[in-house]
Amino acid sequence: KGQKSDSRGALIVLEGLDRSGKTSQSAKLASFLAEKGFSVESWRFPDRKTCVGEMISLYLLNKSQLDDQTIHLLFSANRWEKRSLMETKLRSGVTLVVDRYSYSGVAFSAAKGLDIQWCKAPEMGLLAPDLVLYLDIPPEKAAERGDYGVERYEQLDFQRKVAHHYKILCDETWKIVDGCLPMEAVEKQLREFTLECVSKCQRGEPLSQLWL
Ligand code: FDM
Repeated sequence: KGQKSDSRGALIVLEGLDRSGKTSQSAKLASFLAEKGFSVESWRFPDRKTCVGEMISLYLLNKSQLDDQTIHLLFSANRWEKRSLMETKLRSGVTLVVDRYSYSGVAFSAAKGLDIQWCKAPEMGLLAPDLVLYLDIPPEKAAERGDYGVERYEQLDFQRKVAHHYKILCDETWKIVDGCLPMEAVEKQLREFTLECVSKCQRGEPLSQLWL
């Protein structure tokens, strides 16, 4: 039935609260895959380099004011503007390690009180990750990890609400990793989950779409 699906790269997303270690772990994971000989790229959302991304960046730095719905849709547009490139890369065999994705989009906006279904709607039809690695860390722990409070959302009460909404979004593509473990232990778990997922995609697991 149908054609045999082709080998492709994997879409791997890292999620977690601010200061959960996502950014350093994404970088380590991407270099690990590269060393193993996989073709891999490191991406992040928001991508602050596009026009939409510049608007988002000003907002995050408290240099512009936007209402909650508007900034939500800009974050979503920032993913849509990358969708076709993302698909091209994956189909050409490149694995993408992505720091934040639609789950951040929904968890942060829902934490402000927006309706979850409303928040999910503009994400529908974006590419669904093959694996979501959630770095689980108590909000109090994250707040202790330096530099906290520079950007708009880096406040303890708010991060507690974000954590609550992340838990609601968790589905079968998620692997929850204890972000309080030593860095090397976290790294090891992420590598194992990732290798398993990358081989599944090499064997031709079809690409799917988010929340349809
Ligand atoms: N964020 C990020 C959102 O509110 N919505 C989104 O869709 C995305 C991708 O923006 F506080 C928030 C999460 C975080 C900030 O920070 C971006 P980093 O440090 O660039 O990840």
